[in-house]
Amino acid sequence: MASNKKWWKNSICYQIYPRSFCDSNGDGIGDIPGIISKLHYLKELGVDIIWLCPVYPSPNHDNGYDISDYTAINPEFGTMDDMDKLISRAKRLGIKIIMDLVINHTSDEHEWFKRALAGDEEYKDFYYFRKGNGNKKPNNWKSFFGGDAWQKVGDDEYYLHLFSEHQPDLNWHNPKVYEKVSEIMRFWLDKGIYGFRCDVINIIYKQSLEDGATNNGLVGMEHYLNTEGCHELLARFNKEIWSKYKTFVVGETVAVTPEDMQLLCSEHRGELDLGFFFEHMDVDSRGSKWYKKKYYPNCLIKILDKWQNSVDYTANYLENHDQIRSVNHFGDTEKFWRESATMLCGMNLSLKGMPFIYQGQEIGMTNGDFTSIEELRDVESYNAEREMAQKGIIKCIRRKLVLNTSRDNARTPMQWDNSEKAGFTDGEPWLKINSNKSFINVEAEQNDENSVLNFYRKMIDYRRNSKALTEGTYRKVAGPRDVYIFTREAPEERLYVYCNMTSNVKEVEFYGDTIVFGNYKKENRTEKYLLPYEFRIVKSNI
Ligand code: TEU
Ligand code: CA
Repeated sequence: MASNKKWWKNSICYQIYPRSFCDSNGDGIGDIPGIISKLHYLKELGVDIIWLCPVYPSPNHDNGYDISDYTAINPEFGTMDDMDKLISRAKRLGIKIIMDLVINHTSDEHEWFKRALAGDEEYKDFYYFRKGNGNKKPNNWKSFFGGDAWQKVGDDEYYLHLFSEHQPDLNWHNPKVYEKVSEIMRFWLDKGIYGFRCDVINIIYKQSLEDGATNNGLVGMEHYLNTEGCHELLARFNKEIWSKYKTFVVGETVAVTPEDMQLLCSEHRGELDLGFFFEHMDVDSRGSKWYKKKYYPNCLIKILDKWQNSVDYTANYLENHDQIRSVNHFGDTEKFWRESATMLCGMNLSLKGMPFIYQGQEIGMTNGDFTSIEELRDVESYNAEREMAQKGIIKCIRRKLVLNTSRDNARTPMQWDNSEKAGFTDGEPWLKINSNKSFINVEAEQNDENSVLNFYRKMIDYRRNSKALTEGTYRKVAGPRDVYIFTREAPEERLYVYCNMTSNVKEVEFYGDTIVFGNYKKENRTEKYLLPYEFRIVKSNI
């Protein structure tokens, strides 16, 4: 039972989006037996921890992030037996599973909410039911998914939903909510999982329900972002539950600054272990993620450097199930697909902190090749399109804006092989498979020594054996614009890491003595230049 402090520190975490990972029974939907069948693949890749996105029963208005039963398995994904098998098989391979914990809201089909809607006062107090003011909603807050954050249910009565109307927010002022959620956490920890990825955890506690100010398209954030009440809740979870088990808890912490993160993850306060920040994801967004501006690698470098310097240990990620693919975002999918995918791998695994890899990233998967909005499935995309239409944006522009940023870009089925359904399913996949499965797929890359996949394997292995990369200090080194150079240093190992974040050749001054790692072949490297998207690690004789 004892907590083994920081056992997770040198681990690599792999994120699985079950619906799109591997389908075992031909219904077109990835499932738990499918994941079990790929555990050896993950072991070979070098994964230590799996973050499993929601597998609980859900009406799927938001693909499992609307949970209707927290202690059961969605039949689409399998049975509780399958889940137990997954936990124990993974354990046997030395892989620990953490689960997604979505406790800002439940599904509107959760038993608690159904009772609340039926008028049961005890359960109404699990949520935020409020009277309106005549024709006005209880406050002016907006939903993350567009529109107002209040849904009308009866005579001038509303409930709060910071996400879709099918995701009513839980009332964390109610001690019964704390009790119920504690039971849920213990249920899974007792089953042998090793912690949680906590969905939008820093907005769960609403300090007040007053009208709020506008901030990046959202309204009211100052009343629920990183509130004192939230810090208190996290410290209590940690003290009463998480610390009693061997756990790793990473929070999805939206709209945070490095200062907020230090508070949420500081060791002496005992709240979260790590948190995901978003500043680098928004490097090219113009206020809202749907409206993009040009991406400047230099801006990305500045953001990453700031976080490296101001937070002890960061959760390093370049993509997830809510973001576009990193090679589309920060690389080049046309001319330098392999080079940019491997450079991004090298960078993400060389920074100080814990690396997260999102399924498919390790083979360089790209955004979906959707041609129309009708091919998408994500609720957020449809809401965004509706809002754009209301603003008068014409159809072909709406299509372009939505397809560029839709979360479904990262949710297309995993490309296992070159067959018609990419080895993902025998049936009709729930979301369109990218046609580049013909050359971007696990099977082909397994057999190619120079593939993105084999680069990931080698880089993971290199990192595992390097004290400098896992435990060393970080320091940025001056270099040309759009080239990220930094050192990682442990007592007997100093490494210089070079990342050319552009498709241009860059002249750089190389420090250190021996090139120990890189994404270009020896014979193609030069002494004075970094080639397009070149990545190198140079070791110094100290
Ligand atoms: O995401 C929260 C969140 O902030 C995202 O909705 C984000 O605003 C957008 O998707 C990307 O810019 C979490 C989950 O990761 C997401 O899948 C869920 O839809 C959401 O919470 C609600 O549970
Ligand atoms: Ca299935």
